[in-house]
Amino acid sequence: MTAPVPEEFLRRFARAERVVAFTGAGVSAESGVPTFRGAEGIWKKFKPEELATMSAFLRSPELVWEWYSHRKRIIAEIEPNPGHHALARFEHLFPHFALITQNIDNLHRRSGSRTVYELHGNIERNYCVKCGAPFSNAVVLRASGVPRCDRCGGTVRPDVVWFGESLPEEQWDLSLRAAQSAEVFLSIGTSGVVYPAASLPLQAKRSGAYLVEINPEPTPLTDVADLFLQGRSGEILPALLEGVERIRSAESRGME
Ligand code: BJW
Ligand code: ZN
Repeated sequence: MTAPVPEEFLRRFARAERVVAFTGAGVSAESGVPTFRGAEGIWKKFKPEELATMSAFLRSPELVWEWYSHRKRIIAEIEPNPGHHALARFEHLFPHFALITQNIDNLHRRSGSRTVYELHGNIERNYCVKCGAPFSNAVVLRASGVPRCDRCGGTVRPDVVWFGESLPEEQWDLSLRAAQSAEVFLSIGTSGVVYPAASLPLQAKRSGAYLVEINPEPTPLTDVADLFLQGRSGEILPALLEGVERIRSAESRGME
């Protein structure tokens, strides 16, 4: 069940100039990408903490590649949902809008968002662990088993951030700066347990942002948030978009 968005928040949101949307796996759930955790999480067989690490990759590259090849195929076949599309529209509605994502599925760009800070990489890219050469998905998905570099024979891995690895520095710096200057910060479809990404909503709130969480289930962030919009992002984000457009057009009619 999705509760209506309070009108008072919509008025605040429509006036805001500096808005940040921070997304997690839940935003892509309605497109058919399984989440890692939460009620919808279906990677029950594989815990990310067990597979998304360099030590798992060194120990059993076949198993890790089986997981990623499977996910690459799912992602290639699905489409962005109304939540992604609403976020792409927000980029045009607010003078300073930042979209920060933990997702690696590229669905934000595919739905039209142009500036996206990808904190955990992108599953459409791959690189050789030995010489760094980049490889496209078309090449790696043709390989049977573990893809190898045709230049140096090294093992190819997906260009994503595993546990214990640093986040891409520039994307992180830009995200932190956006969070610290946000007036409204939306934390959407994330369980908020993976750091340092999960610190962004807290940094934003500490710097004065109005913190809104969108999720069908409560998370560790819920008690800290100024507003918890309980429900699916594919329903709530289009409702936010519609609310902003309605308020702005009423205001512009009032000014005529
Ligand atoms: C809906 C919905 C709908 C459903 N609408 N919502 C102890 C304490 C603190 C930190 C650490 C610690 N020990 C280790 C650490 C650090 C570690 C960490 O945070 N671990 C915690 C798990 C404890 N972090 C790291 O290692 C990071 N690096 C780092 O810290 O570098 C510094 C360092 C360097 C050297 C040594 C040590 C440290 C890197 C983290 C990398 C995370 N990588 C992954 C995999 C990426 C590649 C891949 O996808 O395969 O990123 S793990 C996985 O979790 C993925 C996600 O981006 C990330 C977050 O998950 P997310 O998006 O929140 O998804 P879910 O499934 O958890 O939640 C979905 C939510 O959606 C749920 O709440 C649902 O209710 C909701 N939902 N349907 C809206 N329709
Ligand atoms: Zn190589």
